[in-house]
Amino acid sequence: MKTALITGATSGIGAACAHSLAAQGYNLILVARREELLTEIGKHLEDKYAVEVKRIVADIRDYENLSYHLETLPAQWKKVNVLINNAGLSQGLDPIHKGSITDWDTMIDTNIKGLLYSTKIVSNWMVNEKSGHIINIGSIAGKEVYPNGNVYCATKHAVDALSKSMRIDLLTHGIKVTAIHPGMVETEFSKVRFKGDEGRAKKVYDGLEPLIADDIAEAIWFVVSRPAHVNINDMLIMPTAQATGTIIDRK
Ligand code: NDP
Ligand code: 8X3
Repeated sequence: MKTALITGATSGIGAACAHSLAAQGYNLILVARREELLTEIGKHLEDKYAVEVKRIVADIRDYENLSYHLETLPAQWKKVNVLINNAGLSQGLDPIHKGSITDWDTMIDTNIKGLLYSTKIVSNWMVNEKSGHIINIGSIAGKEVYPNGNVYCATKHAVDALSKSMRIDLLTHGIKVTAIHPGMVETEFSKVRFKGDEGRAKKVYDGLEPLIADDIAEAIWFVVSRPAHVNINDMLIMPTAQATGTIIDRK
């Protein structure tokens, strides 16, 4: 049986990937901060798909804690076939001179440093096994910038750069690296960006049909299920009504 580790599995894209991989028979290691949701999702997947699920309540910004939880897993759980570096967020949408230092730190610590922490731990396991597949969730914001996106865009450009670097560094270890870059996906993302302001979050998706988390999970399953000699390096997935970060056909 194969194993996947997914960071940020309590909502949105991460939760959708947990469902799609469990449906394919993968045992799962799920990481996120909200314990209740993690417990609920894990139980649901175990009951529905007869897979095993390890829940790890951790903040990926805390390397010591994350490392403790992962390194103390039983040896069979360290044979991770697929790592989905998905946990991430945006905070605020302000011009650079008005940006909040706290928001910047949160985005940089989660989207860049957190992704590096989980990769450091799990890529070592994969190197020992001489195989594995790392999937990093970037963004259209990692391919271009948009007004007031400044630091969020910078973190996702970093994910793009790190994905290319990982592919080079891990090439001779039999490890695939894929970057998935979604456009607008209706998840908790905008609610988190606007700090719980549901009205402002809803407005982001007004007048267009955004992607849903399952659209991304389906693409990720396509990537994961390619034959051993095929790797999809990079995938940019947009709603049909979104041409760029900001050029959107709203009806
Ligand atoms: P959601 O807000 O729905 O999900 C984010 C997930 O990340 C949650 O499970 C959350 O869990 C987890 N998370 C956030 N911070 C931490 C942390 N410090 N430690 C552990 N887990 C954390 O958003 P999405 O599903 O949309 O986002 C997933 C990824 O997709 C992100 O990297 C985002 O940047 C990217 N993305 C999203 C797009 C969109 O339009 N929605 C478009 C392009 C990329 P918990 O709060 O329980 O810790
Ligand atoms: C999330 C989507 O619209 O902020 O990465 O670029 S967007």
